Amino acid sequence: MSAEQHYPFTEIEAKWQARWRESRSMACDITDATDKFYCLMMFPYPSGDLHVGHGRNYIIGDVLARYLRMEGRNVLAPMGWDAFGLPAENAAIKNNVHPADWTTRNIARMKRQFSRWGIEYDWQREVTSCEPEYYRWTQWLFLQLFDAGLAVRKQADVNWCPSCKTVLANEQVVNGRCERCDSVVEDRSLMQWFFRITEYADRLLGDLDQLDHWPERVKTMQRNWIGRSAGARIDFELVSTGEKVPVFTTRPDTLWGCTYMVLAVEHPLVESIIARSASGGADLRAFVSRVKRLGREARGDAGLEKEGIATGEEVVNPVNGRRIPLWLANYVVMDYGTGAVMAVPAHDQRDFEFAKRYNLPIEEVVAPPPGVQGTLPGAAWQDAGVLVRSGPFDGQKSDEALPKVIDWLREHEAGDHTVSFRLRDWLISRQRYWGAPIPIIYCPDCGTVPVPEKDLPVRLPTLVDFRPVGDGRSPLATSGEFLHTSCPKCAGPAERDTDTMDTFVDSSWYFLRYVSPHDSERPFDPAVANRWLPVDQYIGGVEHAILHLMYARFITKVLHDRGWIAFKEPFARLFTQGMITKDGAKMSKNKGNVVPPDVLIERFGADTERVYTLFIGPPEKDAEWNDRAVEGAYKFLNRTWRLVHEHLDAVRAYAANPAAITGVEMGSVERGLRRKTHSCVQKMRRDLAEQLHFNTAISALMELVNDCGEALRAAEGAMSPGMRLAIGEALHHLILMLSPMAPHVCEELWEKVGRPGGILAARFPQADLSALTVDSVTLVVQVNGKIRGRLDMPAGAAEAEVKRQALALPAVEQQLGGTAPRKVFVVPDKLVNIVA
Ligand code: ANZ
Ligand code: ZN
Repeated sequence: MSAEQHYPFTEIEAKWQARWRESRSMACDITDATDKFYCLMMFPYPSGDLHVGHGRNYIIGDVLARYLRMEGRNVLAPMGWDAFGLPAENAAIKNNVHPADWTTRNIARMKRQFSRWGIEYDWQREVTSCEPEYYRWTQWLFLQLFDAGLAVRKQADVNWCPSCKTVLANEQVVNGRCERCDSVVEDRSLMQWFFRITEYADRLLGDLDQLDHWPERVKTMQRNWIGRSAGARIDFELVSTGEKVPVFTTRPDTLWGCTYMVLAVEHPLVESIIARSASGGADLRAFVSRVKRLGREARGDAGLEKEGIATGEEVVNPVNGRRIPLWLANYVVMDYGTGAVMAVPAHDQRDFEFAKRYNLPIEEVVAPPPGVQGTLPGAAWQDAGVLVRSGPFDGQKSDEALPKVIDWLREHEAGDHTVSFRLRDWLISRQRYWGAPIPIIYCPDCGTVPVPEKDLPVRLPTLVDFRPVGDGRSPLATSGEFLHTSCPKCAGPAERDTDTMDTFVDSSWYFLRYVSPHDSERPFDPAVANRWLPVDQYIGGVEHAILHLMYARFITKVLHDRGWIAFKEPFARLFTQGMITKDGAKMSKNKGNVVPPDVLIERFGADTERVYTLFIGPPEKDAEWNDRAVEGAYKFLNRTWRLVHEHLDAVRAYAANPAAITGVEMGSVERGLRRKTHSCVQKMRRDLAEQLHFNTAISALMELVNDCGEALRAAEGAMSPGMRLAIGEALHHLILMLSPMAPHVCEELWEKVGRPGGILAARFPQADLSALTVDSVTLVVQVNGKIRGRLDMPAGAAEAEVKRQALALPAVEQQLGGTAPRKVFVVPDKLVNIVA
């Protein structure tokens, strides 16, 4: 490219970034919710450097916000920082700086990066979750849950990472290892705070059906995570003591095939069974501690090698009084159902494998349809069939008998319908420094006392040494000043809870804070929140499809129930963007495949990066970054720049009086260009507003630039008044339509066109439907050079279609007499010549 072909993006971008900042271009008037649009990006963790993969996320949001502004919507586009959490603490320990300083520095860096990308937010509404101004209200939220009985403290076996020296949530354990450091996770028992999200399991599941604008895949992930199973509780009886041992089963129809029972090693009966054990219980005890080390994740895995041990005791099956042996096994977990399983080896694969290994009886009670092999030597028959050896239910279809078996159990007071959920209560205590302190005080006399609201925030002390203590306590326990306090009830000496909250608590409500970010009286203004929420469009990574979204939905429902807000779901529309990969993998420092935006922006400008990022593929799909392909976007912007400059007068003339275009005389080339301009407008609106298909939107704009070039060539340099206006209009609309994607260059061009007030104040073009009507043309049809007929066709009709219709003319058919023509020539929109 020659020098004159480069547009001066460096100057242009610096100029407009400064203007947007000064004019607070994305400031939102929150007092007016008419035509409101709350466009929310998931607030990031301030990790410091942003690469082009992160860029995609924010660029998508920025394009949408800019586009909607041009549609006249009152757009709320805020940004903030999910600033508490482990990584800040770990990085701070590594680099020997305080997490607060590390975080502040990174926030400044990231804000600079946003600005260099031309991404604008309403920065007056910035929220930072590690600031007392914010976490004061996170603590308030805790008190709300406490007051509602939804925050409870219990002794709990937790996942303990020996290397991070902290408790991990179940979901932070991957294959029995710590998600962050890969150490093998151990079990520990600590007093922990839980939020009782399981109370909301049914509503969290049911309300998913109302979320019509969420990706189906995300809803499926949420459904699976909640994991609702309808089935039965069936009470067996322990022979030795007469105690009830309830099981949870989804297949009560197989009850007659139950040949033994299995308990989880954590089951409450296990201790007494060991105590009664004739052999002294050493073998049982050894088995229990070995299985406990396996971790919940591994035990739920289908591929797990099934292992167990007989307890020597028996239980009684309530339907037939039959005594069956009681075992402990590694494949039963305590925190699902009742922690006890009625084993039906003929019809459950896990039980089948177990029974084979330990020579337990396998008794078929569900016969498969005739001709189908039932329980095979290697596998259980798990489908429906006809019940056999099942007492009063013999001969019935198993699926039809299932509810009747439960009714029978109810009548005999041996069981009932029940539902189990996979969802667990939300463990929110963290033994870490960098988080919001839990606002609870323990008094020797009054017990557990919540910190009064007026005493919030409970400030995080500035500790010199904030490393984990390693004995299970949080580093906050080392600060005497923090730890020792007085009881809010009796004023006697008391101690604070020294744990901090899971950072998912911080992010479970931040979207509410944006509407009143600096309110010092309350977390948010309910009246404003009710007008602005639910969020109209939420954009973020699919990695948050389960936890963050589930917690945010839960907290929204809790605040709804407590009368704070009128809505029950926080996010009306959800968009999850795909990842940008490099060399086939997610960008990460470890892999050395990170593409930083700086070099790119220096060489080609931010607009080029934006356009390329949007053009790379459907935004919901992963896409591979290609450094070379970036140049294509750059060339497109240069071409646009040149074209507008060459026809600046025409654009100005059109802009001065757009209505004039309908009065001027136009030939088919001009009309053709107008048609293309307006069908491009239609396509843009569809792609942007309805589907967020930025990639096809950009290719439509590229096509329009080509169309302008073609029209100019067809006019052979003659600038009729009609052509002048048609080109003027095309380029005028092009600048507007391209501006959400390439805002700097378009602002500059818009200024050159002489329009006042900046491009965000301009309106996105409307399609002129009358320009979309297709001209029709009459083609002459000849056979061997003689005119044999005429065809009325839309202008620009495809050659194949023209040929087909020409050959179908009766006069032509007659001339050809049933033989195929030797050749057919088509002169577009004019002539068809058939050589017979
Ligand atoms: C008897 C039975 C017979 C079962 C049969 C299945 C097939 P979902 O669908 O996931 O809810 N189960 C119950 N509690 C368990 C626990 N704590 N740990 C491991 N397994 C447990 O699975 C429900 C089934 O999982 C239950 O139904 C039970 O086995 C087992 F032909 O009971 B079933
Ligand atoms: Zn007290």
